[in-house]
Amino acid sequence: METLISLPSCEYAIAGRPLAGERKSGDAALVLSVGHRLLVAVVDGLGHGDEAAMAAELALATLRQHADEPLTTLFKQCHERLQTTRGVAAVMAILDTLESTLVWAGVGNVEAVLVAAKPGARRAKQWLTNRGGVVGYRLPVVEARAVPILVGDLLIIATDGIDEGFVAEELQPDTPENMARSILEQHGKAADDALVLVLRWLGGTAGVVLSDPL
Ligand SMILES: [Mn+2]
Repeated sequence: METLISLPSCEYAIAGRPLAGERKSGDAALVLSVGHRLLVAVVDGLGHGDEAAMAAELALATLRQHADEPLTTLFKQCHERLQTTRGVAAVMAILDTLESTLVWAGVGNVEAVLVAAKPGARRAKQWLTNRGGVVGYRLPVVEARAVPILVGDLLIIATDGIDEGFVAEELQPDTPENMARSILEQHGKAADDALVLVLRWLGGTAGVVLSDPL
């Protein structure tokens, strides 16, 4: 399962696979362009198999419905909709293409890192600190933080089926497709669903609504 789509403002790819023996993955992701903002989300349905996949799909459907709302509202909407499911761990991010800011927040074991294209005075990598909890079961107070983002920067988000050691490694800049594939191949754990999303901001302002075909 891989996709590569160019939006006016970004290029991204998603690489993922279910746990061996499962038909469906409980990990899922989306990138939506709404007005001048990009909504990016990676969700990991608890456990694996059909029920995990159901929770993940419902989370993404909820995000599509509320794509223009603030980040903290998105977590609350998903939390309410997922009450009857196992729930998900999630990272959600809103990239404001006019303000050049990334607002991001996470609950549970999904890893997110912002990699600077040109570090200069900036830190080369910034990690998102997640709150413990489960969206749909126990939602913590979600703290959305804003960080500046510059053209060429990479946002990488991975579920806990990817060994978190991938962020410590020197990442060779490449196409999102190649980077996502190599992270999955080198750091995917055998015992879980795995998914990684790699998005490079190209600096444009989005003006259309597109959704990825996952
Ligand atoms: Mn997992």
